[in-house]
Amino acid sequence: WGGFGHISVAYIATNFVSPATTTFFQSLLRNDTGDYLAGIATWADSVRYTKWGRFTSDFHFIDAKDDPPRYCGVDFDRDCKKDRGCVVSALHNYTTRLLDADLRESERAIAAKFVVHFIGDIHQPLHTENVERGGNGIPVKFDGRNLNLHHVWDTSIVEKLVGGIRRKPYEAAKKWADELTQEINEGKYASKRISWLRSANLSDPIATAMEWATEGNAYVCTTVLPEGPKAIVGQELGSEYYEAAAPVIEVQVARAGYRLAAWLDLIVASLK
Ligand code: DCM
Ligand code: DCM
Ligand code: DCM
Ligand code: ZN
Ligand code: ZN
Repeated sequence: WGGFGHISVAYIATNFVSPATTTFFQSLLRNDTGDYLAGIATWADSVRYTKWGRFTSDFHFIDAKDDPPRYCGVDFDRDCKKDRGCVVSALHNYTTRLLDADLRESERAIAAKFVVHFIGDIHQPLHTENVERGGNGIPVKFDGRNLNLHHVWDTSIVEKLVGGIRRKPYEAAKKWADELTQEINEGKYASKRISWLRSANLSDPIATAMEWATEGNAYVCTTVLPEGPKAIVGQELGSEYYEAAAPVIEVQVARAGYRLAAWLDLIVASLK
C-alpha cells in the first residue's frame, strides 16, 4: 500500500488492541499518543532504499508464480526467495524478534515497525503476485492519468474512494479507520470478523501469513486481472474497474487492521 493505506491499517488496529497491548507498544515505540502505531506504519518504506535497509527490500511482498486469471495460488517453497526472503518469512522473523526479551529494546522497536507494516502489505493483492513485478510493469490509465497497475492498487483507488487523502493524510486515515471500525463492530463486516482471525496462530507465523497471502492473492484472478495481464494494458481503470476493485481494497484494509490488532494482542499476551 501507499502511505495512506498503511496509516489506515494502523489506526484500525489501534481501535481494537487491548489496554495491555497499547501500554506495551506505546512504551516500546516511545509515543504515548493515539498515533503510536500510525506514526511508524510507513517507516519500513522509508528505509528500503537506504544502505542500511537494502536487505529488507524484498520483505514487502511474495512473488507468487501462478498464472492469473487461469489459476491463482501462493507456495512458500516456490515463491519465497531462499536467499532474500519475502513478506511471509519477514513476518516470521520480526514476530520472533519482537517476542525475544533478550534483544535490545531498540531492536524490538525495529521489529515492531516491520510487523505493523508487513501485515498491511501482505493484504494488498498485488504484493502476492509475480506477474510484471506485482503489476509495476503494466501501464494503465486512471481517470486520464498514465500510471502502473501496482500504483493504482497501492494508492489511486483508495484516494478516489476516500477523497482528500493528500491534504491531511493522518486525519483522513483516522476518519476512514473509524468508519471501517464501525463496519467491523456492527456493520457489514460484523458477521465475518470471527472468521478473519481463524488463521491467526502465534506458534506458526509462516502458516498464518500464508493463509493471509493466499486469500489476498485469490483477488488477482477475480478482480485485479480478471481477463489476464495482456488485456489490461493501456486500459482506463477509473470507472467499471474501480467499482469492482474498491470493495476489495476496503475489505482488505479492514482485515489487515483487525488482524494486526489480534497479532499484537497475541504477542503481548505471550510475553507474560
Ligand atoms: N539479515 C536478515 N535477512 C537478510 C539479510 C540480513 O535478517 N536477508 C540480518 C542478519 C544480520 C543483519 O541482517 O543480523 C546483517 O546482515 P549481514 O551481516 O549479512 O549484512
Ligand atoms: N536483523 C534482522 N533480522 C534478523 C537479524 C538481524 O532484521 N534475524 C537486522 C536488524 C538489526 C541488524 O540486522 O538491526 C543487525 O543485526 P545483527 O546485530 O544480528 O547483525
Ligand atoms: N513490489 C511488489 N512486488 C514486486 C516488486 C515490487 O509488490 N515483485 C512492490 C513494492 C512497492 C512497489 O511494488 O510497493 C514498487 O516497488 P519498487 O519501488 O521496488 O519498484
Ligand atoms: Zn505496493
Ligand atoms: Zn511496503
